Amino acid sequence: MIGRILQGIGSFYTVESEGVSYVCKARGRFRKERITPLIGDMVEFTPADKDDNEGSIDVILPRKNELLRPPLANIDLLFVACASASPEPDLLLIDRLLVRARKAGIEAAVVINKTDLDPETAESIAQQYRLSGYAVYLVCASSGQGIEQLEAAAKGKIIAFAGQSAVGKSSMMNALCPGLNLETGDLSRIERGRHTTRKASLIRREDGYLADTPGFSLLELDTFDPETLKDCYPEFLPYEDGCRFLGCQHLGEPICGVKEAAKEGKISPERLERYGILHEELKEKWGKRYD
Ligand SMILES: Nc1nc2c(ncn2[C@@H]2O[C@H](COP(=O)(O)OP(=O)(O)OP(=O)(O)O)[C@@H](O)[C@H]2O)c(=O)[nH]1
Ligand SMILES: [Mg+2]
Ligand SMILES: [Zn+2]
Repeated sequence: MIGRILQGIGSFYTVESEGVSYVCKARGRFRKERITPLIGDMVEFTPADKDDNEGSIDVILPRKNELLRPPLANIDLLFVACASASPEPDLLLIDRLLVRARKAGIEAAVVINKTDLDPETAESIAQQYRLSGYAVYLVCASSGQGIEQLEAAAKGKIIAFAGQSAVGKSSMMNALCPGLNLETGDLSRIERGRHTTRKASLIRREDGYLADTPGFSLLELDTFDPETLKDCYPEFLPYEDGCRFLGCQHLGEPICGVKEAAKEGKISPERLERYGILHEELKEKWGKRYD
């Protein structure tokens, strides 16, 4: 049979096929081959039989894409989420997630939740990412404001939320899916630094799937050639014609179309500055890759 992995606990997975859920164990050979089934994977499986033989996942079908943090496969749209306040927005983390999505070939959009708390900050973050060419959604999960637009973007797709703990990922999913009732964090728990959602899971809804994932606050980029980082910034491309040097990194080079565009406010100077931080970080890791 063919189905989709919705959840995993240890080496047991919930596989859904035509609306029915089956519990299956990943075959031992996956471990040997260092393949980890991911939430969202399409698989060939054998359901448990009457003689109590447990169900098994036999083959993982080719993935359209995969993310390892959060661990998900075959995502159509990743909502990179932050809050206008509480927790304080970490835009470097947003940029890292956007870079990762780009490297993984996953379409991403930026979602700013808790617009009730600090509407001005929400708008200024939105402006940065609009200038970067991303779709941006301003949401207040508690009042339901902006949920309709999210809903429209999610229609018919497998979507996932990623972002810091307590930005309201589960709350937004609950708003998107009335009756879902995912656990959301209470403030005292969040203040103690606890995550509310502990495991990623995929939830079927009438039109597509939603993935809830645990939040995180630290995320390193995988090691890759820093010279390719610029290609993960869609807003740079139109201005690269104005760079004097072929392969300009838009850092310290003289005559740089991208830096000029930032000066003129055509792209976000803040994001260009953070690009420099990520570039530096990658350069260090890349230099040590053979150590
Ligand atoms: N003021 C305000 N609070 C909100 C909003 N959305 C969610 N919250 C609150 O923020 C807290 C965290 O929400 P969650 O949905 O649990 O956050 P999460 O991103 O799923 O957190 P993790 O599962 O730990 O990653 C809860 O107390 C929510 O009630 C909002 O739009 N405005
Ligand atoms: Mg959650
Ligand atoms: Zn340049």
